[in-house]
Amino acid sequence: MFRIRCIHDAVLPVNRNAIEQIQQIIREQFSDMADYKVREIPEKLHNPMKFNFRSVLFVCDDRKGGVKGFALFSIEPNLRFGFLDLIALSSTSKGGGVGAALYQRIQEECVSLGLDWLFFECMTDLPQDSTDKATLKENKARMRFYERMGARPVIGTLYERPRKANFNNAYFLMADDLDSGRELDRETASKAVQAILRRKYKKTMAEKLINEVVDSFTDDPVQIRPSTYVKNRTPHIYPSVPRDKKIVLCVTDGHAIHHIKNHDYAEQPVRVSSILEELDKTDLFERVQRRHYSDKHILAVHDRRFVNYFKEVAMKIDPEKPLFPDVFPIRKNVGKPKNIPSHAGYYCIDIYSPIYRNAYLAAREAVDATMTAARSIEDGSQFAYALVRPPGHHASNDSFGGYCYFNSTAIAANYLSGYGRVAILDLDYHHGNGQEDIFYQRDDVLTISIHADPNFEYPYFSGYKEDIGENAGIGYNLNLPLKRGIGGAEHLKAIHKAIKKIRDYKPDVLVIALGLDTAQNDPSGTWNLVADDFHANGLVLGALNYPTLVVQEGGYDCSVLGKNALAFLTGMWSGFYQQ
Ligand code: Q9C
Ligand code: ZN
Repeated sequence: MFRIRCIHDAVLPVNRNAIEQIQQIIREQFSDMADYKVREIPEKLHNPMKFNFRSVLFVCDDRKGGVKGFALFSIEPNLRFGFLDLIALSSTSKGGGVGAALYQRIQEECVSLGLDWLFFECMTDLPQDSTDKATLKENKARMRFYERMGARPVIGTLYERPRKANFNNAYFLMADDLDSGRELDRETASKAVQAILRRKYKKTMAEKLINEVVDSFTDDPVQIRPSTYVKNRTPHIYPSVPRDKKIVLCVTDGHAIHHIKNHDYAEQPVRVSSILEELDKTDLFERVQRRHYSDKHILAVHDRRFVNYFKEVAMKIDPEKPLFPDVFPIRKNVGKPKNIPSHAGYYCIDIYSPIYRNAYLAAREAVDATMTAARSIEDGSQFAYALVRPPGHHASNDSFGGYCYFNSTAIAANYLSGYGRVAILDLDYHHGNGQEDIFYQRDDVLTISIHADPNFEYPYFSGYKEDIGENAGIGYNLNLPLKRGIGGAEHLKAIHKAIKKIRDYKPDVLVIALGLDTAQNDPSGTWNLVADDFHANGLVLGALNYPTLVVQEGGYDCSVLGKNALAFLTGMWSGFYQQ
């Protein structure tokens, strides 16, 4: 099995590793131009518009990081065509369908970007251009492959001629109409050819020669050679969102066991299903199975005694009778808690999070789902969304509260900080006191929270703008408390302040704690965000171009939760892919 993914940067370890293997494939297979190409790849990713084309690198790997092949692809946005610079397979991957999968992925990319044509070069399959029989046979096989994929050579021009004088081989210009059935008009073709030759052969082809080739496009429409090898090809059907551009979605499917049946308890199972129902109407998500992660990831963030207490006492309690902590010792001269229910208050900050078995099991599952989504970011996905409950952002190192038990956001952020700088942006209506506390003394995880001013809103004792971090963490915590009753415009202003801080920090990964209780009419908030505001927020955050993990936190008005979540996520997606 293999997968194809798009590499946008040379920063994540998984990407750096892939690029090294790609460079190795180039050295092995393109001895004549290896040095140039090896340097070209990271440079193009770093500065995609340098050559006036936008470059995209697709890699096919075995999911464990072993590269099977790659394709370097460029987009000419104004002339609306794509150019396939290079496609190559590792020596052990020939004939396994990798080439076809990569080529199809590029066709899908062209279609999803609204491009009209895909062009590339392919050695001619003409006997007079081949030095020997074996080469001719290879060239014919290659041409047969491309015909099968839907591309054919442009003929009746000088494209392949003058190049033979400079290089050992003659190359056809190949044209793929992406199964649109359109003809290649002369003007489109000559503009494209000019752009391609100017860029690709700037150093080796004189301007005069380039013009000669361009001028040789006299037929209108340009002639495209009929299929010679493949008859009755079935047109390809393109998905609207190619697989590797989808947002990875991991859901806690067992969350509904955690169900507090008090009618005024807002954190209900229907929150997740109402969001999921909305996401399922689109083609934007790739649902992945939740995997199990060991306790060590939780213990890297939460106090062992807290974790053990929660687990042990939860298991003792009747699932029908959740226990609401009611005595809080404020931790002055109190003895260590014995693992008994009446000591629950020791680890708890308020009366909103009962202890019981299913709360433990569901919170544990939320951690697994969030870690699964985080892993997909580590594996090179651009976006992943952990749709989980119970939420986590009020849980700190050794305390729980505010419907939260384990801080899934912080656990995933801490895990991701193992290979890069992480910024957490908490957008829940309530202050993200959990992450603040957990990372307060650290500079390798930036914590930012935009929330209702704690002078009037839960959690009251934290979230003030004076709280900027401690020791090494000074300057790495930012609180942006806002007034009661604000709307989308004021909220977006705060997001821009957060963005400035995030940009200065230069994170490798962004983690967003997505609370939707900022919405108009949310029972636990006072703000007035509507779907368009969530979309606008997503847009500016997606445009930051960081691999982004989104973790579901609060949000309690189920009549709009799904709409707002989807608005945020589509905004984020568009901000990245359509900027
Ligand atoms: N009258 C999250 O959004 N306040 N937690 C409840 C009930 C507690 C919110 C007020 C708010 C906790 C994750
Ligand atoms: Zn909240």
